[in-house]
Amino acid sequence: MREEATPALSQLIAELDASPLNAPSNRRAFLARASALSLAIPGMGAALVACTSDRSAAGADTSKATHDTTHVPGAAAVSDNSHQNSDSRLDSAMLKDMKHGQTSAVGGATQSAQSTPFHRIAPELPPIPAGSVQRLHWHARQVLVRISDDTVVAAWTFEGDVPGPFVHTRVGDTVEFTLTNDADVPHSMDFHAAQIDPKTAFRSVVKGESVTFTFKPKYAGAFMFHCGTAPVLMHIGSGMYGAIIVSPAQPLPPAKEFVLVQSEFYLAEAAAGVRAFDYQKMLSTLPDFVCFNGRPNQYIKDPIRVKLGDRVRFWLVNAGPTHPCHFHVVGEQFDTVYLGAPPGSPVRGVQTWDVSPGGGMCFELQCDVAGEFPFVNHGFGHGQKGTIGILVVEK
Ligand SMILES: [Cu+2]
Repeated sequence: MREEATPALSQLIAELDASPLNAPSNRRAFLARASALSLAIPGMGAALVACTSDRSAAGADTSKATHDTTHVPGAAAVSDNSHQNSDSRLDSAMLKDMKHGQTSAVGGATQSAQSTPFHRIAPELPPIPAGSVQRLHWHARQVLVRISDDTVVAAWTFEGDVPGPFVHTRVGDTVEFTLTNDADVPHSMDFHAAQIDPKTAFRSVVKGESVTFTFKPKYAGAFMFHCGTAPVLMHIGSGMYGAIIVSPAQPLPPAKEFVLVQSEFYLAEAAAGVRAFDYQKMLSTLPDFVCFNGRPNQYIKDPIRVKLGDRVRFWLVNAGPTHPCHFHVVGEQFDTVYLGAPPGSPVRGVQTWDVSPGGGMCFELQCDVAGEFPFVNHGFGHGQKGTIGILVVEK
């Protein structure tokens, strides 16, 4: 993409469609086969130990691994032959389980993949619900998610989508949160907006169990939430993340507010039309896609639209799991980036600012020029993998 020119949408789409994002490699094909056959290959099983809850005897039975997931169309649980991680609670738990499973899931019925529709993730910041207490009861679920026209992933999710629902609250309000685990694998919830004992609140729960905790956000900002069950790389990498936006008690200036969650996808080859998440690829840190809001380039094909004169506020969370987001709007400048909790520590006249994995920031710009403005991860090796969108400023 040539940055100095405002790109025609059709040209950009054609360029991206022609990119070799999906080109298979021999290694990937091998990994996919190895994943499917992991339990049948002597010596491979130990390397592919996964984080199922308690089926420790499943080691030699690949058909069981498949049949166990018939209640989740198309999405199979990872197999397991020795260890379970229900004791894992914290981000630091990733230090425990270095020999971990290969994939989030393996492919299921083609019909399920074909019948999984694409939907765009609406980027608009939802309003804060009425009242000072927000009660959320979410479920951890294994589902198929179509992230592009030709890619369906077998995801671990909060509430059945990647990313999970956007949460909007304000400083001093109360969030009462419950997570019920409907999945075969232990899961948990870690809100970066909370100050709370993680050993208790962020503990993992097995299928059929729930965990409840309450917190009052102390600082405004864009905060990540994610599953913190070990290895956290696998759980974030398989889709369990999202954004909680905490507005300050005193409202910020009126603006069109949008939420962007950057994340990476590390995928195995398709099996029956479904691509599992690939833990070894996550460790390699070479993603297949890098996205805003869980869909590569979704805001190129269906841009974000505002009016000339609007103020735009991006609440950007970088879910990672590994790479930074070098956020930039082509042809524009941020008049304000908040280094601290908004409205604190504003920096003026910013072209690009990095958001770390596990971090979030608030970016503002004044739309006083009409046109089509690409918003990008300016680390273009990752931008080109799907973190490009268009902000259309209409006259
Ligand atoms: Cu999880």
